[in-house]
Amino acid sequence: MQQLLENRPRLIGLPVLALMLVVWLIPPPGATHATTHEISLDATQYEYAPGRVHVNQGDRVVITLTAADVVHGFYLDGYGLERRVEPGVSQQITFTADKAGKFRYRCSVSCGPLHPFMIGELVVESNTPYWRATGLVLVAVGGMLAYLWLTGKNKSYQEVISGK
Ligand SMILES: [Cu+2]
Repeated sequence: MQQLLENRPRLIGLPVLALMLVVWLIPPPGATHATTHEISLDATQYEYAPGRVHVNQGDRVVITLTAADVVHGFYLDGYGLERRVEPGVSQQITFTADKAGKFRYRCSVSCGPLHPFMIGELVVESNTPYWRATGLVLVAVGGMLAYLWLTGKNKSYQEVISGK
């Protein structure tokens, strides 16, 4: 029992150290390397150019939407953004890509017979290197805690058995 009490500073100290490591690895809000993507999106019957846009999660996205032929629209799934664009008058859409995944953008103005097929895709890549690093730390902490718990348990068992 006495040995277990002597081990207590070590048992508490290591998880605290591990937690400090986790806190150190997590960047404070606003310190992420978010960039601004300026994208020119041209809408024509019946497609968007580009048809696919890649950004990283947390990035600021500025879309300059233009229509070359007739009135088109832009509706972004998941983000609920909608804009109408008339030929010759560009529209600017600014948002933060805070949700990771694939989101379709589609024309929201009936622009002709093939209007329903006027679809593009926004790909928001999740910040996987960061999450992978966090996951590794969590696994390491979990392993450390399991090890400490097992060794602590064994020692107390030995103490109980030997009667020390
Ligand atoms: Cu359309």
